[in-house]
Amino acid sequence: MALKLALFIAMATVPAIVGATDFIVGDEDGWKLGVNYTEWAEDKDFRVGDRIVFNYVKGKHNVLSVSGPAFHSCNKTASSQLLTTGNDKIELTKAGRKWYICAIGDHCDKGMKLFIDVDEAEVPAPAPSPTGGNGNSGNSANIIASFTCSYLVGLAAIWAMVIMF
Ligand SMILES: [Cu+2]
Repeated sequence: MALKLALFIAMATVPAIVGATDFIVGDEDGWKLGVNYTEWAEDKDFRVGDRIVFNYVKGKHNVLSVSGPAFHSCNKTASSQLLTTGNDKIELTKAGRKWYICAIGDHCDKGMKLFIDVDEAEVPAPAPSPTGGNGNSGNSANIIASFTCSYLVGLAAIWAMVIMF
């Protein structure tokens, strides 16, 4: 019974450790002309298991996954499937560089292009040093704190399993 409980806790906790994120490309601007997606992507930490979501008016834009050279030259003859729903969710399944463009008209040349570099799935970071806080990063500190907390709970559950075996 206790073993079952420990297993259950461990299973329930693992997704909290991994913590996948949905990134809305362009945030409230979505996917459109006049947004600098290089800037948007700059401070984001894309990980395997996360998703990027392209929101746009269906028919006005689309999303094409392309190679690096095709990205730079805005070459639209990519072999990948064109996404056209207006709410395209792409799961990041592999680490590495990914390039997306809008294949309508000259939108890509005008800047509707997104480059991201996807890292391996999150490895829990060491707990922040209690003396290190400078007080100006409240939000991200909270995220780190809740992440560390769920990580510790998961660790405890796994530890409990180990003891019982
Ligand atoms: Cu477009």
